[in-house]
Amino acid sequence: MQQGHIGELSSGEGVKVECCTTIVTYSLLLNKLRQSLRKTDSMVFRKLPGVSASGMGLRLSQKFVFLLFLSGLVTLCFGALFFLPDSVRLKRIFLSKTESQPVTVGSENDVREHLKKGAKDPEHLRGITSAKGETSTKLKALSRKPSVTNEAKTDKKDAGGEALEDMMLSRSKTESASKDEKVTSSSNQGANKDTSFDYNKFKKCLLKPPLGIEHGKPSDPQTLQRREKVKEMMKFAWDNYKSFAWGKNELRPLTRNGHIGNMFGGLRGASIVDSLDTLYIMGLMDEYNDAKEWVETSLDLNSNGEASLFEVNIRYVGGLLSAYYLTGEEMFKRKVMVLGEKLLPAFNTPTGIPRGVINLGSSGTSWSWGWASAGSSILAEFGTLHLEFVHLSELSNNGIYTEKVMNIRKLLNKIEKPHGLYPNFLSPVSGNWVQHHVSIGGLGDSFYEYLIKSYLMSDKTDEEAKKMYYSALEAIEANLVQKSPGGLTYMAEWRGGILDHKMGHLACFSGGMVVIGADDGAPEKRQHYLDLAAEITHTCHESYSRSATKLGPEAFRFDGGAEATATRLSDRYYILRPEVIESYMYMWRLTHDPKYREWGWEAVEALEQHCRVEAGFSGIRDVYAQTVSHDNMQQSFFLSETLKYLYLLFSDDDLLPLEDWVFNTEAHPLPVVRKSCLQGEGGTHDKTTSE
Ligand code: DMJ
Repeated sequence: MQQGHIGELSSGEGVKVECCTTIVTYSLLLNKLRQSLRKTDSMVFRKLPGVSASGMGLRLSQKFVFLLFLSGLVTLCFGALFFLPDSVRLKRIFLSKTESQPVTVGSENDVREHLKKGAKDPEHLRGITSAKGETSTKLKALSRKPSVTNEAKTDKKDAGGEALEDMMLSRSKTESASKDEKVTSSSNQGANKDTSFDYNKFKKCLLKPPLGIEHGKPSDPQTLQRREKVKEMMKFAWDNYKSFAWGKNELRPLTRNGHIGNMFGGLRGASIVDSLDTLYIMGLMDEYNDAKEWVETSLDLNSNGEASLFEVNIRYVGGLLSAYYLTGEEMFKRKVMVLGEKLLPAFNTPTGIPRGVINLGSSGTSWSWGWASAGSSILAEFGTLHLEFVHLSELSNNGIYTEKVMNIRKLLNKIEKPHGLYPNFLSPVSGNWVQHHVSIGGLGDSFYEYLIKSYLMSDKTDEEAKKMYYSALEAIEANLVQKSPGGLTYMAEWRGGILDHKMGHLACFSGGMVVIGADDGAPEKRQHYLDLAAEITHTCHESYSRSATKLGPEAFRFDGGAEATATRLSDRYYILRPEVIESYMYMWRLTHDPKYREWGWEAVEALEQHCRVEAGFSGIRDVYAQTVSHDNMQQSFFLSETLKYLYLLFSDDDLLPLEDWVFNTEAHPLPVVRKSCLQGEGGTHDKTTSE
């Protein structure tokens, strides 16, 4: 009947009235529609040349145009659903959870900025934890598509989503443990040959006790008080994570919930693994024990998701390795060996240069990031594996991990470098540079850091790393280091020979890098390196002190009259990053100039004033705004790096002494490998122990 009515309508005849309200209403509606069609007819069709508006007797072409118009309208309405807040019911009905979750990075706003930049400015994606968990297809889309168009949204979860996640998180202890065991035993036939690493011997090969005589307690009361304050901040950040986001990757302090993200391929508890060593060195033992228990019982490594090789390596592998070396807990070693083996397939490329994204499941498939030029791999990603992989070989007594990273080293050493510089994009297929963009900040940064640290971690035996580091530094100085009109030293970026007078917050780690390498370069350059490190650190401090909040922007410029300030709105955010404080810590250790402790304290005060909220710490969207707007994200690196470096800054130098430890790029301490001591009798060093 109704079909008939529609037919009648389309043929232009009247609608039969029935004694039934529904049908009457329906008829009225159809009449209305017919009238509006007539209107449309006169409004739209009359304007089309050669088309007469002859009532409802529509010609085929008219019908076609009308249908086109109608389908456009439907698409528009459906598309509008995406812009509705997650909480709107209509949206939840039409768009299922998994389909609607966008790829996000960091906080909603800055993420939007990052993702909008997409391929244009991909360094904005580095070192920022991604937001909401993704379906694997989504991440594949991210990694394959050249432009990332997904808009960031809040990761407010509906009750169902939360419950499902919690269910997954609360798998029984036995299930998780036995699964890992299975992987371990198969691993033992694979990459993890022999796990009989002699921990006691290792301890004896250290020059000094890891935690110092008295856990690095400073004698000066003011410094001690400041150190206590940092410890309180850690406890506050941790307690809130524990209350509102336990088992998730990061805390969202404003909405008081957890955040999973898409960087870790389904692995959970990033804040827990990242915090283990910080809690331990601060003596927060109850908290450390909770963290340890969670890792033992709930860190499920049987994930099948797609992860960033770099992020999993620096946070999870790095975090578990240092937890093992500091505490001697065998469980950490078992876990890290299982995880390490899962990363190996990423190296199965024609050159052995790993791709950025890896499936942690049995397929071990890998992809390049979609935003990286022509399927390239990123220098800071494949160049930031060396320290951890050398330790995976140490612990497993299997050289495969070292082989993989030495192969990367060999290729980089051999390949021709424009002006001696290392561009940020390299093809894992051809082994050639893909683009000549060079940066000491995002995309390049930790590659340089790992060269000097590889040398230091090898007990100064890795001559190749040493040579590559000092040559790279020379090229950086010749091509990138600049002095601003106002006398500030900075490291510009280089695009095929043209300088971009911008320095990212990420590049501020370089003060620390240059100072730790000052002693081992040419002796006549020692003072020069100390000066360079001090100048860069000073510039980074200026980027903080020139803002209203006394926290530094994501990137600052030295052109158009700017001096260490952000000129673009999109560069004004601060996401609790550690790099500036990291440089203060190294500068303090190597010069003992009290100004670095003062600068560190300024940062503590600013963090307290602007980033501390009721349920944790949050990044802010604009460091120049008097009234801050929070991004609702407590990054895991805030606990692993920012607070750890602050604590070390206010501690004596014998807490994690630099003679024995290097920090990976996520601030996880890894011990210097003293081969001759470990292979010989060991323990020739005379030391007083605190443990
Ligand atoms: C951290 O994850 C690491 O320091 C990484 O090397 C770069 N960025 C973040 C912190 O800013």
